[in-house]
Amino acid sequence: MSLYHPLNEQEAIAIAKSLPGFFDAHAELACREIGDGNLNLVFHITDPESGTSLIMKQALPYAKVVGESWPLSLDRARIESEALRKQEELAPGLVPKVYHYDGDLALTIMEDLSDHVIMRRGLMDGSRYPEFAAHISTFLANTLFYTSDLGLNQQEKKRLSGRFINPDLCKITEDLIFDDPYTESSNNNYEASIADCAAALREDNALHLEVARLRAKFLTQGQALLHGDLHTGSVFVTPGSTKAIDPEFAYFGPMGYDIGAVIANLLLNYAGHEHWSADERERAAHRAYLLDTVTSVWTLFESKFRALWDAHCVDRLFRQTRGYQDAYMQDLLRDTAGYAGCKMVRRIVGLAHVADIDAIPDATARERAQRMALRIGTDLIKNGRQVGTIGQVLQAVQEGV
Ligand code: SR1
Ligand code: MG
Repeated sequence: MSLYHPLNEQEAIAIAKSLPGFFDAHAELACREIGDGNLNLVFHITDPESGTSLIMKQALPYAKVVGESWPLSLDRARIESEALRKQEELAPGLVPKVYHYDGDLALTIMEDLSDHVIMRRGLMDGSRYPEFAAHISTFLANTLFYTSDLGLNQQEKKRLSGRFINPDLCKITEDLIFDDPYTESSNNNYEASIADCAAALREDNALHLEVARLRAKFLTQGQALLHGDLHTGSVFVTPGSTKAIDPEFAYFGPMGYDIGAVIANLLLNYAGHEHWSADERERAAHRAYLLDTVTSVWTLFESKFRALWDAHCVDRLFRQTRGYQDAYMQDLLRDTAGYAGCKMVRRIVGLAHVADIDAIPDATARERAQRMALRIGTDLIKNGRQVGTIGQVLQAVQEGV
């Protein structure tokens, strides 16, 4: 008989109390369900007396954002907890610590990061995170290199990839990112004011050709263990700390998908700053900060990844063949640009949007931001395979503005 059922707050407290070494047996714990994402329950449990706290995340057997008509495997909770543990091993301090995983309840108990803010919210408020590019580039370089055939024994990699077969969550991405925006789909969700843009996305065969290439790589290229959903809502920050959360979409896929996700979400905020900074100078300064951050994310990632390759590549041919590393990095930048474009487009016309754009109260400013994001996104998709430098990627942004 299955023990699984969605927990209520009292049950969450009882489980928290049973954790060895955490709370006093007589503590009066407070619990709040704070999940505001698309898929899960999230309980925040605190002991006001001692200040000790934790997060309890439980997968629901369906996509919360849609309802029970969209069933989802609970195995994603295991995948998330194993991904967090692997990421902590490879990029220490850059993910929340996992204290406990319960497979029967699809429950992960982890570090409370309430002293951090969700990066998307922080960026909407105009905050800057001077360490973010350094931290996220380390996270990306370490997790991607050491789970790829470059940094991991190739038989071990095959065994590890078996732990991250994630069909339900990959299907969400395959549909929502690499199909729906380019066809009439009941999943799509956009305002009437940009119906002309949505129609143009459906009719552009040159665009479809590039999306098809990116989709094919997403389906077939098990290059490294990805976070799989690395948008700015999956990153907790303070000025000096960065934590990547929520890797339930983790699977072995193309590296550029993770790097592209980070860049896309910085650029969605860029487009949203049609509104979030009222003052023109402030807006220009925030946008310059975002573009600098995009440049730093890539350049720091590239130098760290190349350094890992030079020092720790496990494959003789990859290590010794002159020109192979340069060719690999160029492909990776091109994939990054293309995936960044796909991730921007889906957030404007697809099912799940982002607050950077959707929360703009003024309809005219919101429409301007949506159109800008679509111009930048489609430009990145269509020209991604031509770029050779991060500067050329940013040129697509300037052209889309
Ligand atoms: C049905 S889930 C919609 C989106 O939320 C997640 O954060 C992923 O980005 C997914 O595509
Ligand atoms: Mg998530």
